[in-house]
Amino acid sequence: MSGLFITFEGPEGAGKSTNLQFFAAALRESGCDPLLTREPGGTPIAERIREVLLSHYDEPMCSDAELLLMFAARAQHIDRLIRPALEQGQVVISDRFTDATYAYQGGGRGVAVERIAVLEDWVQGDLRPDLTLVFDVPVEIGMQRARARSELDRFEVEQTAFFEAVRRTYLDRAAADPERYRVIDASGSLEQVAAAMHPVITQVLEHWHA
Ligand code: T5A
Repeated sequence: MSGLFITFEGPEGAGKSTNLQFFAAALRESGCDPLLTREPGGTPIAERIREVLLSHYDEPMCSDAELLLMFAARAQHIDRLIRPALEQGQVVISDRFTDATYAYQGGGRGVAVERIAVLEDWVQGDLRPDLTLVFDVPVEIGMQRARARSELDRFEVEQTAFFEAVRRTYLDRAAADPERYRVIDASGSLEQVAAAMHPVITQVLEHWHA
């Protein structure tokens, strides 16, 4: 594959979606037009699965069902959108991908990492992000932002310990592979976060123009 696959990750309210738009606008100004997508979702069928995943139910969703639905949506997303775009040489930026599964289903729900890894290999083959930005923010700040923005979905109503585990998993994964991950301090103002992204934008543009 000749394109570039970039993912944006982080706990709730870290500002991924907001900063993804800024990042994409900066790329466009330099002539690079990225494909923007998100998980769970990104295609009509995967978006239907997203609705199932984020809705509230009287019946609790078991962690295996949640995990498999995440990967079902991902399989569709990769097959229909991500792989074809990368094969055409596009820059693809996804708002969340499999790091979120390790963080939420692994760290948050306690699903064994090995089980997630098996599904990752099965569904993705050798597809992994080339670059992952982890927007890091203390749980309380992120949740304040999420609460102020809209009604909370099925994940956002979890307790603080769940989100602390999510955050810790992201930071541990980033520390284990500094080549792929860039941790962005997302606790400051939007201007400060944009400034922190600047070197990464430069790096992506250098790669793209090469
Ligand atoms: N999930 C997903 C899994 O459990 N496993 C998986 O494998 C995958 C792929 C998706 C949910 O699914 C879970 C994780 C999620 O819980 P979602 O709606 O896509 O649901 O949730 P999020 O991706 O978490 O989206 P959020 O909107 O909650 O977070 P963002 O995108 O990080 O934050 P954003 O940009 O929308 O900002 C939130 C608010 O904060 C403000 C923004 O203006 C906005 O109002 N804000 C700031 N305010 C001040 N200063 C800053 N620096 C700010 N940055 C943002």
